[in-house]
Amino acid sequence: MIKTAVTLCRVAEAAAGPFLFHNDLATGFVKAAEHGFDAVELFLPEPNAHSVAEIEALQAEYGLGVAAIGTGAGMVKYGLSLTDPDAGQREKATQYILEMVEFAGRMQAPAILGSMQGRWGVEVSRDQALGWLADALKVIGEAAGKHDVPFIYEPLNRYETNLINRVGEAADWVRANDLGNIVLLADMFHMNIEEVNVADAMRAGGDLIGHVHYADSNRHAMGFGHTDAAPVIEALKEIAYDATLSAEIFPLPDADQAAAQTLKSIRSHLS
Ligand code: LER
Ligand code: MN
Repeated sequence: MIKTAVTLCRVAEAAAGPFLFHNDLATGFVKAAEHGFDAVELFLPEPNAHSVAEIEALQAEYGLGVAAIGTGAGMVKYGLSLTDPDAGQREKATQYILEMVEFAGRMQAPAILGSMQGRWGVEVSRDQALGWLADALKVIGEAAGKHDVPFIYEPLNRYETNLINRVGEAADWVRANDLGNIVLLADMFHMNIEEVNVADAMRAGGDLIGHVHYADSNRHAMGFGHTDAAPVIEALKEIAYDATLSAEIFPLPDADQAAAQTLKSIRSHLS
């Protein structure tokens, strides 16, 4: 069954980012539960910023899952990327992600690779960057597998990476490189920029799609932009998608209205 989640950001450097709640953890859990979400997706400043016990206590109190945990703080706080020209920096990036995978795994949650994938450029060819990315995903996917969770790789739009921008292309690349235990994050904001047809791109991702960022064309709550969600949800049903629709969106016009609109949209398409 498809589940719902809301993003909760605790990273000061991303205070203006596309996350629905920016409150302290306890308040974020209260709000997610009050609105009726199934889970939270966490964006945390460090792998050890909170204890597993603290988060599990909040989960138990509010009846919420942890849908996923982002690793982007490694980029926004420390500038770490898996495709950095410097081998030492790549190693630090891998270690940072492995620590986040370990932390998330102890809660049976997958971690996400977004901005830490980096980009190619003057010092690094695209082939070289993709080679490093594939090598890192093999190691990290295996580490996640020890917790029986996948590792989530998110293709981003062209303004955030020049590696792989489309879901179908990412699926082909994951299969061609035999990246076991890697699933794709289909972020409908990035897809609105990059895909010819978002629903067809979901079909192209098929069973590799393991997480969805449910955002309208303008990264507002679904229904506050110009995306037609109906054919996209139909495509997700066709591919038997049964993970999470997570609202990685701006809290506009305010967080509560955006949260309520997200659930209204999901319920209108899924019931
Ligand atoms: C992360 O999920 C994402 O979508 C990126 O745009 C953040 O940089
Ligand atoms: Mn995203």
